[in-house]
Amino acid sequence: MTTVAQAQPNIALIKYWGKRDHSQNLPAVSSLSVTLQSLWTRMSVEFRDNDGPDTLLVNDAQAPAMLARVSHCLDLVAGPVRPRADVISHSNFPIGAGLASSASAFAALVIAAEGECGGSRNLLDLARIAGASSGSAARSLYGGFVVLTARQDEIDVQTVCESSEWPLEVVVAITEEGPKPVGSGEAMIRGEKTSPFYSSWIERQDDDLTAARDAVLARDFAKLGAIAEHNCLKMHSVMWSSRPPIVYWNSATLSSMETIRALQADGLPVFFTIDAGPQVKAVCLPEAADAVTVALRQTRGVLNTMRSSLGPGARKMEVV
Ligand code: 2P0
Repeated sequence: MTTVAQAQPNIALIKYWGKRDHSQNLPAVSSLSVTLQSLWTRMSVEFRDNDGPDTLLVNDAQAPAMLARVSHCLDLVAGPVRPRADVISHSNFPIGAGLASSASAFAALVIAAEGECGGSRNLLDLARIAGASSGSAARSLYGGFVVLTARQDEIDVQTVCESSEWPLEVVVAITEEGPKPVGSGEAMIRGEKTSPFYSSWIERQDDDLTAARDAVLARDFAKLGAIAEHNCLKMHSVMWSSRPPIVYWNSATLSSMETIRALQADGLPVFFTIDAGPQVKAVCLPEAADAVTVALRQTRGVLNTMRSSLGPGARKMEVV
């Protein structure tokens, strides 16, 4: 039997950066994200009878560097005394490049593994397991606008507004297609240990989250954009002020931000956010999405754009 699940990446508007507990991968801060529609990871899991190691294919290639994390996640779902698994992952967007591919991968993995072992956990328990493997993956279990609340020893996750209730669009400007130089887990640890801005980042996060959630509930685009851009630049300030510094941006990242500033000056409803990579995500109202796409495509250094509306959480697809 093989179980297949699909999940979409999510884009944080109020960012997760820093961990409260490394052994359990508990985030130090709460976050708010939007789950996408048209970018996806499909993950198939098959538990087999014979011995031998777990196997992992990512986009048709062996992925030894990811295998230990995948095996650990399978242990969390099915217990350490489980059958070995053959896992196959396909994504329709660049992976490891600041497009939240680990979020969609681990969200899809927990759903597929839970189906394959016949479990009946609820969504929040599965989100907690996904989050133990990749903090942002917990949010991809849910659709629309998602709040992840970081408590002392666990997380809570919930949808605060469905995608149909506020159908924003996201246009991603791809400025580089290779993998990032420093993984986000390692980069977070460096920020916690060395950035002089880390403590104020943590202190102010709840205020940013409250402002963003209120903006979502009020469908106040300008307010959401202002707090999201501020929160994004604060996170990157922690990265830049780490020692050694972590700078994920390139010149096309900055050019894309300038493009978005120019569109805002023309009155278009659009704002930017940037994650642990050089890509720029432009979040906009649907009527602005065509103009945003054209402007970003014409921006120097932008290789490509991808466009998505907001979508549902991870779900099981088929058992064959
Ligand atoms: C986020 N990022 O909120 C932030 C913004 C990147 C920048 O969550 O160490 O791969 O596996 O828990 O989930 C990327 O970090 O980190 C991330 P781990 P993850 O989306």
